[in-house]
Amino acid sequence: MTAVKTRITELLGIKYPIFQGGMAWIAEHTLASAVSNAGGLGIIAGGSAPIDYLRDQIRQTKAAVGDKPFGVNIMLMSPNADDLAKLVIEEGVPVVTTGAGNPGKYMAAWKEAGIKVIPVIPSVALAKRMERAGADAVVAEGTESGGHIGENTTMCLVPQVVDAVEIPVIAAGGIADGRGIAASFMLGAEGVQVGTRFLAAEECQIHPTYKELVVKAKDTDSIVTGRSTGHPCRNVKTKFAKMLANGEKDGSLTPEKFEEITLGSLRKAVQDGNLEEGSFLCGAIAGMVTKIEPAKDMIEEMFKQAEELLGK
Ligand code: TUI
Repeated sequence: MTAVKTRITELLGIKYPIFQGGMAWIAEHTLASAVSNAGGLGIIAGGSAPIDYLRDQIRQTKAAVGDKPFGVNIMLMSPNADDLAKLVIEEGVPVVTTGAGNPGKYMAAWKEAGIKVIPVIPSVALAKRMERAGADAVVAEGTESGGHIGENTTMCLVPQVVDAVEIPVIAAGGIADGRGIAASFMLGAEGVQVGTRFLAAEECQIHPTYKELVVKAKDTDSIVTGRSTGHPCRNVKTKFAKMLANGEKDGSLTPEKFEEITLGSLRKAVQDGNLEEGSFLCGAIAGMVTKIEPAKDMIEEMFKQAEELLGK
């Protein structure tokens, strides 16, 4: 079967137009290399990890994928963003995605180094700005996504971004099967980014408790916390997440106290499976993720279904 060809498969030289989200603390070399080796674009999360750790992650991924492309996500709110922006150039990383901010100040150096730059954006205005700054494509991320989110939904955001820019658009937020991929293509996207489904990949090294929460989640089991701080994040609706959201709503939890309680909570979820103090980020589509399996099987199944629906 020939896979769907788009400007994204051509730009990056990949078989399937699918990115694995660069999820902070989660997306390390085993997951990224499994996705790239399966014909998608695996992405290592920069998060707020130390530079030496990330250099090692990049080298391990390179060794595992050979000449296949992979990416690094730079979370722009991270204190290490400047150093990581240099590291991706030094290490010859082929693709950079960015999140949680405007990567404008790094664009010229990345383009000069031949890096394909694909910012994640939550609005038309930012998509246009990124196009003007020289982005090769954008990921239009709807509020259905896990983690740090904007306000607009994937269904509304993607076609508006497609209309506003000439560069290719990758849809993200709420996509976990071939129907989501086919729907994204109908909205004008030329690729998809998937995060939550890959949490259940065999190669994803999160704590077993985290995987179990995602696999057992129902349609209504995600909740947004952090609205009071200006950094809303979608999580699995654990007791801890409900306590945070309720405290924000009734005013008993100040933004300062919120920041204090959630400091380190991503690490506590991913590494320790700590249900009392961990933030288990996940998208609103978690209810549809029910099986732990290799990333390759996920990708092949999703595209088989998408291609059948799209009638090629
Ligand atoms: O970045 C994400 N998702 C994330 S980052 C993350 S780690 C984190 N840790 C602590 C606090 C917050 C996050 C977990 N999940 N997705 C991409 C994304 N980017 N979503 C929204 C945005 C965004 C928001 C504002 C991109 C640009 C932007 O620009 C504002 C500006 O500077 O103009």
